Amino acid sequence: MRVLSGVQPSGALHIGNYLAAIKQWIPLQEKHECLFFIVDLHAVTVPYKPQDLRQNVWNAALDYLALGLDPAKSTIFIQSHVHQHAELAWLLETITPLGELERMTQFKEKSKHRQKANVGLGLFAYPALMAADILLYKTELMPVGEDQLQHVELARTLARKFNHLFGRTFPEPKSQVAKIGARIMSLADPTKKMSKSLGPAHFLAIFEPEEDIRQKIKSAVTDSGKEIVYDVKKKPAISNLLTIYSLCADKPISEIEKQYQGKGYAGFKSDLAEVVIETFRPFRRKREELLQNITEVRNILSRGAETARSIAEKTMKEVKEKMGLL
Ligand code: AQP
Repeated sequence: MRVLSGVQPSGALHIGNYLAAIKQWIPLQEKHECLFFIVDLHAVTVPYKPQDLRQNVWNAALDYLALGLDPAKSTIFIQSHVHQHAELAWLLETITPLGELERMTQFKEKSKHRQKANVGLGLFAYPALMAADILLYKTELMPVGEDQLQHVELARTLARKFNHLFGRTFPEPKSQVAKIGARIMSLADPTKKMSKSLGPAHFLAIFEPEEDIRQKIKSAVTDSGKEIVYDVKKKPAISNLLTIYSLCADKPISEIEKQYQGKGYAGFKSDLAEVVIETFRPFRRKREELLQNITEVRNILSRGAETARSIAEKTMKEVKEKMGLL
């Protein structure tokens, strides 16, 4: 089975990206043909600084490798190094209904506080580019967080439509979502999804300094009352922290609730910080080693792009023929 997934280099990768997405990718490498990419063409759909983007792409590559993506098992590459993503996106846009794009939650969220003049066509067409990413490799499975399900659904719709119009070409990709932690919430506002772009108080970057992790968890908002119980409606903040604790410590939430029965938020938060730090400590060491060997990282990305291009070329040849392009 062919698997594809990626993260936008729109900031530092956070624990939501890891717990919901990257953590799922690691075991898939053992059994399937996997492609994992750094989604830089998507990251330019909102205002950004080129020097930050460059740095974020390198950081994402280091994070991927430090967290366990193995170039001997998976194809790891940068999206913009395979020009066919943009080419297929254009062709798919010609069959993408406007209405489908207009109802996308991510577009509504990201455009709602901006004036129309400051919202680019790229942000609107983002889901068509994502459909192209997926279909270019005839992907069968896409492990993602809950927020991306709507976009994978569009890729399925476009695969069906393309197949209907031009003849069977694409499989309909399925999504895989983690049972717990598919939507990690912001530390500063548990009604919002943890996002790179919300600002540093909202997310916990995987590799931020340990002291900052302690500080951020200490300052994370909590709910009224004192009990440490999982109740998303009444206690969204504590439920989110319990989810993070459970996933990092690999312990059921019910066990953690028992452990902290009658205890206050302060102790729970300080333990949570240590659990998170401990979870990522081995990856941190690996990342420091990789930093000393940037040439090897560059070579991995270059080999990855070559492999990805060879698959992409075949798909594009077939797509163009079927669409009547000479
Ligand atoms: N809070 C989250 N909880 C669970 N999963 C999440 N993902 C993102 N945020 C959460 C999943 O991580 C993968 C990579 O996401 P992305 O970077 O491609 O795009 P995003 O969903 O828009 O992520 P961010 O952090 O919110 O980025 P910005 O702020 O730039 O938009 C995906 O599988 C996603 O579901």
